[in-house]
Amino acid sequence: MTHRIALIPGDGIGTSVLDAAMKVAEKAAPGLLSGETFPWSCDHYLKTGRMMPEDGIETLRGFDAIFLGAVGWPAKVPDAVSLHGLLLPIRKAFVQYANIRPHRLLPGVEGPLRKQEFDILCIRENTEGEYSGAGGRVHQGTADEVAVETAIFTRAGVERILRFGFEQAMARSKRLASVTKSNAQKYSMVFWDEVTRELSVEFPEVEVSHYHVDAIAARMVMAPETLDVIVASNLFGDILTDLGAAIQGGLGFAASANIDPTRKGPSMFEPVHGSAPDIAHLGIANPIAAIWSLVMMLQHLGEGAVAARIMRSVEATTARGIGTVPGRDKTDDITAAILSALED
Ligand code: GGG
Repeated sequence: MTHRIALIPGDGIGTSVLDAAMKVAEKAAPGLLSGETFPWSCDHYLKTGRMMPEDGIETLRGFDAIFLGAVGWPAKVPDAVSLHGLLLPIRKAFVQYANIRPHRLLPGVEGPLRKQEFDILCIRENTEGEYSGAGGRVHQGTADEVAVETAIFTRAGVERILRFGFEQAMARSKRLASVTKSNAQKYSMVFWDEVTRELSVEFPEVEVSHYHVDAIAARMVMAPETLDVIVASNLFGDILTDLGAAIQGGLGFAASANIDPTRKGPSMFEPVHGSAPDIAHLGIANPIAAIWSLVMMLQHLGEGAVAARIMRSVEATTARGIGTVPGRDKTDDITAAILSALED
């Protein structure tokens, strides 16, 4: 069976890492994925005034999955315009409310914690919270200017992401870290804590720890081995997963899946990293984050055996020291090594 994939390379290094991942997919299972590329990006915005066409969401609806490279090129288009014009509307339109981001050291990667072993699964709420886009500005450009940004937490939204977190914890070590800042944010985060406690009754086997975001950030550095599944709001999850990427050796290793667990529409897979305009033409972007995201996409599509084979090839490559140091190896060389490992 062929799976139809919407490819959105986006900006900067998005193109090269997506190309690399699709080469790996084709080698591992010829014809399994059929990709159609959409040139939606900051350049598209400069040409048309939109990051994607008006019917972009309808176009994507017919695909089995979306594979995205990176979004943003601040010298061309303000970041808030590019993010709210492409990535965030896709997540919201297809109710991809669970953003799953694994953090562990690949073989051969040292990381700043010097080989401290850990295996963290971060679940980030992906459709509301601090990134709801609700707010406004008045008296712009004057001394009386006011900017308001409202974080929206709905019971439905909080409950479903926490339930997803509990389910993931059940499938792993039965430990869940729920992240808030409920000492300072006395409405939304206290609400999050309450819903966590309510749901924990349904999952008596799961040991729940409540962390403030600052405390868990410190723990991720000092004692990451004590953490397993982490569930956090959109903003906190966004920040903690860059920290997770850092402790796993860099953003070049950080993969992500934006999932609609109900499978009503396509889910989206993307490396955590951005478009990195500063290195976009140097050919040194690490494709591993995109290839790991491909692995997550194949797992989601029910192609677990192909996914596992690709992941083994990635691990065999990093075990040989290839692609393990940020900026040292060429994208093409890392990709060639993974392609060759697929033959073993
Ligand atoms: N690879 C995805 C990408 O371009 N991410 C850039 C970014 O800033 N994303 C913000 C977010 O994930 O909410």
